[in-house]
Amino acid sequence: MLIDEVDIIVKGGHGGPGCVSFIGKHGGPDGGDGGKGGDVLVEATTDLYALNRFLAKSTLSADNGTAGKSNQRSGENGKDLTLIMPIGTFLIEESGAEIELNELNKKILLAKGGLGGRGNAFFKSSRNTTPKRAQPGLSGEEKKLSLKLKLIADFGLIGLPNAGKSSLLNEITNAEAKVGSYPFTTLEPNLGMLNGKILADIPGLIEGASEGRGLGHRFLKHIEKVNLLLHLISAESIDPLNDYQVIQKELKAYNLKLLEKEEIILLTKSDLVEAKDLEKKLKSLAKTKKKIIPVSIHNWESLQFLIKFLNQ
Ligand SMILES: Nc1nc2c(ncn2[C@@H]2O[C@H](COP(=O)(O)OP(=O)(O)O)[C@@H](O)[C@H]2O)c(=O)[nH]1
Ligand SMILES: [Mg+2]
Repeated sequence: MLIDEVDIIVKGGHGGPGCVSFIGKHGGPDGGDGGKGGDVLVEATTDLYALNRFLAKSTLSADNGTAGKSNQRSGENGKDLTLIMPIGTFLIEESGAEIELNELNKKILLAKGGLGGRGNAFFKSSRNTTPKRAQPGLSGEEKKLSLKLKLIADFGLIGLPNAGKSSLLNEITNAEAKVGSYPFTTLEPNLGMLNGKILADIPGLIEGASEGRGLGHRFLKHIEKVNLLLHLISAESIDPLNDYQVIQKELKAYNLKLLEKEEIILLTKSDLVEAKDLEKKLKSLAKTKKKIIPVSIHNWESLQFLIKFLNQ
């Protein structure tokens, strides 16, 4: 199951305590400082399921700094903890402050580790040559965060069940979405990367999706964040124009703005029909006035053409 909402607590590591130590029996203080606690950071991934693991473990702490040592040696800094969350995750603090994860390969600080305490060597002065005190180190920052996933993608694959959305995603990106010859193989959206752009497979749109039928209504909200819709229609369909209109109607019923989105049509599984039949279907779809590209996952040239188009 795709978890798209979960609450967590993040804690920076505690700073290590400073050390109280003296050189020999009557010598001066030589206790070192404690190490700094580790920070908690977050980094985005295209794995949409990355929030699932926070159900099992919802309190996440970076390592503590270790204690200072004699001979003015500092304690070690605690290791940072980097949390991995899906791109499109919103992190909402109790104060209402929000962070949106919208960039890959960038770490964002969530909770700072505490500073290490000073060792007694630090407190030596002309008035006090043998200080017996050291600081305990500070606690790390602690935050309660509500995580909410909103799918963001450059391209959204839409179309009736079985149109070939998951197959195409798998073929032209690194994704490994489930594929099957029956409707609703894909119960959850999947993401893939194509030359740095994100493609989303948005499953389950059917007639009535906007009213809550099928699975589509859960994902319609996600389409709002997509830049270009790729509307897949199977070349095997008896009436491709009708297939197109069924989905258009749902988009419209959900939100008129979705119809203003840029959209192209992919006539899929072109390998399964005769050239003449393909021509006929292209013609009937011409009424939509959209750009139409015939594709087949078994025809590398057609995929290359599509990839080139998407790269522009
Ligand atoms: N021959 C052929 N079969 C395809 C092609 N694309 C998808 N399929 C098949 O069509 C079925 C449905 O594909 P799937 O990707 O699961 O459709 P989705 O429901 O839109 O995600 C699967 O059996 C696929 O193997 C294609 O280009 N050519
Ligand atoms: Mg699918």
